[in-house]
Amino acid sequence: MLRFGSVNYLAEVWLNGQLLGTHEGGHLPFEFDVTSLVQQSRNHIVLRVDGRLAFDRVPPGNVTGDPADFFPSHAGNYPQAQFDFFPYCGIHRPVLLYATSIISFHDVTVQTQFTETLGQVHVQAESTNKTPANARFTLNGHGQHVTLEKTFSGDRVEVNIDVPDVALWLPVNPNLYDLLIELIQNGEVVDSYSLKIGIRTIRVDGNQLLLNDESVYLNGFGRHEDFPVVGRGYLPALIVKDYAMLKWIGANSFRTSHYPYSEQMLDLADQLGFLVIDETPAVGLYFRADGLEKRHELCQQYVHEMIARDKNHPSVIMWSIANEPHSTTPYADQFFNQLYQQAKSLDATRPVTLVSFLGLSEQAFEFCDLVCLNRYMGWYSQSGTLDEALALLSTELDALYKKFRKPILLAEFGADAIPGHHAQPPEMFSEEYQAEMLVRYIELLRQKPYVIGEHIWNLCDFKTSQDITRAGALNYKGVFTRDRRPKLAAHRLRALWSE
Ligand code: GCB
Repeated sequence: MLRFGSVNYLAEVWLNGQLLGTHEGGHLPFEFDVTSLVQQSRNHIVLRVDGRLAFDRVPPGNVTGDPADFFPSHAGNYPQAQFDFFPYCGIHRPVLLYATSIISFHDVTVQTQFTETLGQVHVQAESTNKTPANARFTLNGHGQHVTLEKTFSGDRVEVNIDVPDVALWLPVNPNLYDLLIELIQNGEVVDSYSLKIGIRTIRVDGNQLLLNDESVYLNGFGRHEDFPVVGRGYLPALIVKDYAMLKWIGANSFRTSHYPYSEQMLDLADQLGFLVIDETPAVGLYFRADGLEKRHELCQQYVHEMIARDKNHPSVIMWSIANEPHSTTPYADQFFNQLYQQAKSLDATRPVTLVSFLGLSEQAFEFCDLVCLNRYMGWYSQSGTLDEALALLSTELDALYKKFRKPILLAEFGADAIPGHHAQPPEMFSEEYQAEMLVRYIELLRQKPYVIGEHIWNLCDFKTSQDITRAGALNYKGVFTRDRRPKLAAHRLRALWSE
């Protein structure tokens, strides 16, 4: 098998002169069976990557036409992305050549729950097996060792494993167990698969988000996979550094804005106890009729690929099917309702959301499990006037709760701060203004019983397209600089979040 972790945007792959296939969309893996083409001595792999921005791609770019269809601030940028981060093109994550036995597992789904001190783990494994075989499931950890063996024929086997004295997974104590699944034929282990699992539940109840039946408050960030020189390329040291900063500042969560992050990022979230909102690459969608069907198919593909890849991570507590679609047209309601239903049918154990800037007119808030809102009052509107901004935000949040009766996460809020630029009294673009805005937003959010979290935009400054609102083609809303140095706001947040 030849597996690509992420190629942005359109990949076409050949092996020894034969086309293996194509894959559209970055940030999600794809693979090809190369058994019949691979040669013993010398192989030649060719990958062609097409990173052009086009109106019918997801995320879209080079959209022309009715300016009401899209965000006017992205009309004059270059490259003309319909989103606010640099459209890096190429191979972003590891490429792997691997082999399995002919009879092997190709998918495993783990779902967990608990009753008092008894953990319950449901495991479903899919294999290429067709004949009677045995599957052995072994769970190890926290003083427990449980083994179950089951005979099955066909390609699917399921078991329920009871775990006494369960050590639940939660941020302050991210307890993991080792699960080993073995496929046995004629007394011989022909394939085995191991993974770390966490036992926990997550659900929305009334105006609260419940982790293991207890109300949880999310404090953290939107982020980007972005760093000088390597762009969006996988950089293990950067992942470790970002988690060190997240721990230092006292965050417990983040959203994979605006695309699924690397698998290694999620493995560490499981180990370190971070709560992750996993988001598809469907950012900046607009709803002109042409190309709509293709964009819908791509969004469905992304939901499918993201859930297939990430469903077994205890750290993933929610799926986000899109960020800031320009969805005031009649097409949008059905478009997202279908994606919501799809996500629910693939995984009934996690809340599903959509992150919107539309507020009261967002139709998707009617059916999503919670309201995720982006707001920049005091920045793009009410510029420089925080009193006015906060009064408006307060009124809007109350109105949103009154209308939808669902918990609200403020999924983005923030201000650009040029590192080293200071002003007293605080003015826009100064470190003081950013710090004051974030602290005052947080003080307000904490007065609202239905608000279940605060996610600041952004953890770090990041590269984007050239634009008159983006000095040096950077978005300066990071509370850390692009090379990961704290601004004033980082210290203020640390003081707040460590209380
Ligand atoms: C948003 C977008 C985010 C942008 C941010 C900004 O609403 O979701 O991608 O970077 O605003 O800074 O304008």
